[in-house]
Amino acid sequence: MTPAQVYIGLGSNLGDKRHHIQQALLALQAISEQPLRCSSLYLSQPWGYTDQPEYVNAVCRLATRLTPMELLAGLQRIENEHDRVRERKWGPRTLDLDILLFADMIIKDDVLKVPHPHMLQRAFVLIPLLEIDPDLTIPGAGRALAHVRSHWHAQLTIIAS
Ligand code: ROI
Repeated sequence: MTPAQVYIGLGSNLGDKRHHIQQALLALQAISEQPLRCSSLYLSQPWGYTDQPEYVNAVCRLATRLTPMELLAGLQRIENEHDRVRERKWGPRTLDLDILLFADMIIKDDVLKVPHPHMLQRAFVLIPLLEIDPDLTIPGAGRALAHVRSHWHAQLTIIAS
């Protein structure tokens, strides 16, 4: 079995945001069977409740033979190790790790939906995703994503690459 290519969205808007993201990338590298492919770090305005701090966001691609549920458990362990604080849904958090895409799978489980349900509406997901894989297609979404790039790009600032 070859490992599945999985795209993970990372976000932080509490504490030392860049540090949380960088530490999470190291932890993801440790569970990946191939070198991670990482986007730049982006500063983005909060989506959802707007009365919360700006986010640092990134996307990475890892390779794993874990099942989606096993990987989800691994991501939750990493979040917890980073003293995850999450006050409310769509509110501020120290570290958020989302499975965006898992190979070409479509998963509609109560605890895990893949592709991530809101990813097509979120510049902070799409722009870093396109940075690391410009030709990506999203299962179920039909067409390539390159057409959204110019539309979204103005909303984000690169802070580290
Ligand atoms: N907004 C931005 N900009 N970045 C995020 O990572 C993020 N994560 C979330 C919500 C609260 C929806 N808004 C976000 O979970």
